[in-house]
Amino acid sequence: MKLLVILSLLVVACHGLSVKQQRSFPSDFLFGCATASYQVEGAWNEDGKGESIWDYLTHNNPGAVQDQSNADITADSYHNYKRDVEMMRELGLDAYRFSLSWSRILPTGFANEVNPKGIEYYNNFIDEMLKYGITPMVTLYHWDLPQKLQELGGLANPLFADWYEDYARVVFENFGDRVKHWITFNEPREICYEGYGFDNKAPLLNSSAVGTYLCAKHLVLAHANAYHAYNNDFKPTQGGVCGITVSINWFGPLTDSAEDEFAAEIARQAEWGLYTEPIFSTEGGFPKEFSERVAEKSAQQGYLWSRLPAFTEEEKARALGASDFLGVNHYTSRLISATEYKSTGAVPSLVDDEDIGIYVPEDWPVAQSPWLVMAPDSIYNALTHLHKKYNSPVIYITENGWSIGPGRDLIDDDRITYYRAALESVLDTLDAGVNLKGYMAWSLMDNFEWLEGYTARFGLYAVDFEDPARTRTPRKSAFVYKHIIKNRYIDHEYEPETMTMTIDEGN
Ligand code: GBH
Repeated sequence: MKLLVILSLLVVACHGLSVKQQRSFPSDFLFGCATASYQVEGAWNEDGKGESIWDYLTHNNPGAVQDQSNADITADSYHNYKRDVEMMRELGLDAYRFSLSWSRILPTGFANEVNPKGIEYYNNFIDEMLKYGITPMVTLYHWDLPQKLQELGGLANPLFADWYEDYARVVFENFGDRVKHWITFNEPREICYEGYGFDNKAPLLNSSAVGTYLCAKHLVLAHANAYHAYNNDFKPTQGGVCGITVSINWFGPLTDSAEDEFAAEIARQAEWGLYTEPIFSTEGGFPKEFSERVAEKSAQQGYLWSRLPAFTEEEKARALGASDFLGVNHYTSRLISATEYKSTGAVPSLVDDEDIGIYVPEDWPVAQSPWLVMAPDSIYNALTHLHKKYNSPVIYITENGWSIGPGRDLIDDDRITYYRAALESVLDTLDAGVNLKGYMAWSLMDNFEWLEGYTARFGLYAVDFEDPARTRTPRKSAFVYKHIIKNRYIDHEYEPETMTMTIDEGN
């Protein structure tokens, strides 16, 4: 009798397991990898490319980068793009997300001068991908602003929205016959908070109280300009989609108290709601409760206006609904408290405006990058929330990944653990009915990790930065990702037999 009970329990347990293992990804789900121009291209001043704010920062302030490095050459994808496409074929990718260097296309920043060599490079790259049936997903702006535009204030200048539209039109005109997935901006929070409000990204402006919010407003308007330009003048003939990618980590309450719930909502509004709310909500404009907080604090601090500038009714209407999909870069989670674990930021500042506590449980594993911790159900929590809040938008995960230390270690089991858990969370998200259409792993290959330089590696392929040829070698995680893409399910037992990569038939 006892034996029978144990046996049947075992059967039930195995059944549960196998059901979970066999959940599969839809056949039209887009699996891909992502990179960004400054991080992989190199050729920083070749063939007529203009200077970007990252060229400027790394050359004039090398001490700001952890290992004093730069991306003058980095993975040299400018010269290695055929090898990059070969790697995509080895992995069996459906899609590849990459970004365009604005100053490679428009060296002055403005549309008065279009660089034919820049256009040619991206044409060749796109054509090479299409030859093998790989869908290009193109980001127009992943942080490398032309330095000339920064000298005029960059995103703090209200005219930025017009300059950006001019650039977007040049891009749609040249590549829109073949590119059908457009992303206007990568991670507004990182642009505006880390770049304008802090000194963690170029241009290291450190104007948290005012700069962050000016940038936020102008970025949203620039996005809306590009979206409408595409929608009115290109979509009718080109037929693609245009969206924006926001970094959306999960901020959940530390306890289930109403105060912690509210604090978590404030964190979500300040960290990404500033960018999603004007575009994806039903009312439009900046998020309500956070706007009230900033307005109140601004008044107390003696400002004659809220440091968070409001949109006019016309601007509000223009931004509202101006996106075909929401791109989500998701890496990690935090637990938010109304009272505990508060950090004392400067006054005034965004951190002071938020006025919340942030907690990371000790048992969440930490990557090489200290901000990147592995949290349970992270993707599921974030995406089901967005699904409910914004009336089931089409979502793409446009980045997700895990860093390891410097060097070309090919056995990256921690990364494999992270990816498998993340993709289980993707399956949970799909089961919950979220309109999730694709997943891009960050990153195809090791690259320049901004102020972390080359000290953190995110690549499925290791890059030898000492070797003039910038040889790329697949890590163990590359084989695991390939296996998942090919079979459309996650085999937790799978181990590659060899570390030799080949291109499967049909790729
Ligand atoms: C993405 O940013 C970027 O789009 C991509 O270019 C980058 O390479 C990739 O992720 C990996 O980092 O604790 O103050 O140092 C991810 C967004 C990056 C936001 C790190 C928080 C550090 C904060 N995050 N950032 S801090």
